Amino acid sequence: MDFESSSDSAQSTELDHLSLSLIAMLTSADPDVARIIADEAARQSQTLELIASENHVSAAVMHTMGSWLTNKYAEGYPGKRYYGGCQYHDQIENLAIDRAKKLFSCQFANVQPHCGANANIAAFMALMNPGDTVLSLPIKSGGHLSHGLKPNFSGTFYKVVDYGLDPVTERLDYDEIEKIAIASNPKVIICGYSAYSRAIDFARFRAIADKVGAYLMADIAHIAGLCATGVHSSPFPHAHVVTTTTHKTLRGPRGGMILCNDAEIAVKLDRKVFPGSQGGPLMHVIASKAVAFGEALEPSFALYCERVVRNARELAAQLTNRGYRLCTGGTDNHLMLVDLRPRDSELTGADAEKWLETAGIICNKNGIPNDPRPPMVTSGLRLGTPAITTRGLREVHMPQLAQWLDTVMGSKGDASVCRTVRGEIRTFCRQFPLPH
Ligand code: DSN
Repeated sequence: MDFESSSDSAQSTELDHLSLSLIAMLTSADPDVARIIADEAARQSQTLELIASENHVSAAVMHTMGSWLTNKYAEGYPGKRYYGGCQYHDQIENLAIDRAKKLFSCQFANVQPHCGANANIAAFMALMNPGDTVLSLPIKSGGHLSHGLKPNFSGTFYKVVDYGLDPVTERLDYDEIEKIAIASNPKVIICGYSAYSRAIDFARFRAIADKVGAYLMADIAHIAGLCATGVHSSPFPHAHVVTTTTHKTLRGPRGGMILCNDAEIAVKLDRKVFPGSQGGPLMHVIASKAVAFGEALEPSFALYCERVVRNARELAAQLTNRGYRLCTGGTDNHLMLVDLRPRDSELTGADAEKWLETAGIICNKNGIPNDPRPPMVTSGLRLGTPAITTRGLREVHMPQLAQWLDTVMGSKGDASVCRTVRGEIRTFCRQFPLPH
């Protein structure tokens, strides 16, 4: 897909003042990188982002990552560093920790994990010994690779037992999970998913964990913003440990975080992040996390999260009206898993993803429960509303969005149809600039 290219595209993309200055500065310092960054800004500006795990950060969150804090080593924790010159790094990390605790109403936060998978590595190391059993939803049913996929650290060093979804409702079957927990005696039970569109009953999970003497670990990476604002119920006080990314519905910089309420577990978590699994923290990213948490504490962020869910519900209804089947029948959160087969039995997720990208809609193919097709093909699409809601799309825009999706998929990616839709989306996007 071609976009208005290089510096022209940056100028026409309504970027904030600092981004334009950055591109101007880079154009003389490193024109190759400047051109690619400007093109990516144009791509984001001229397309609609429906990848459920992505978002558009504020200019404040973005530019904090480009600050002087990137120059510093700060191994250790506030007040206990292995390097001199860390006074402001202590202040910034403490600020991020305090805001995280306030946001999630918990007592301990570690803001150093570089990503969600790193947060999960540290949590596994804190709660289990290698060879212990973890009970989780496999990736093919909507779980995450760091919850036990064989080639991942989790599947390599731990014994993984799966729970599944109810084959009819495609929802979590808590009675079945309890039976599997009793039979497998896990040390850790994981809840929290990458492609599950329904609310999670954290209290029920904790009751199961208590019954078998397991720790409950909630990976709320996808729904963190919704949990922080009460749009989804909180994992606290139920989960022993909560892991998350900071860049999905929470709308912060790319990164991870671990939360808990237990002082003994918190000490172990800190040790397993550093020195257990990471070296120097990314202090420029931690500063940006602090900015994002500050934004998330504002009342406007709760309204944003409500709108994310309202948009998802309306998009799901509009797609259902057009003959698509939504796994579980719909959504309670920011995402939906669309089974393409009832609309067209030959349509694959891979083809739909490719055609939609040509037309200016970005999303990802996704296996549906018991998908007969392989993971690189799939019978489904995962669609999410966090990024388009940030840009300002509301429920009233969902019929048009569903119509574009259906027009492109219904045409089987016809080049002329994709070109027409792409032009319409490009015009439409001008009303909804990236945050600036
Ligand atoms: N890769 C992320 C997602 O898209 O859901 C999870 O880490």
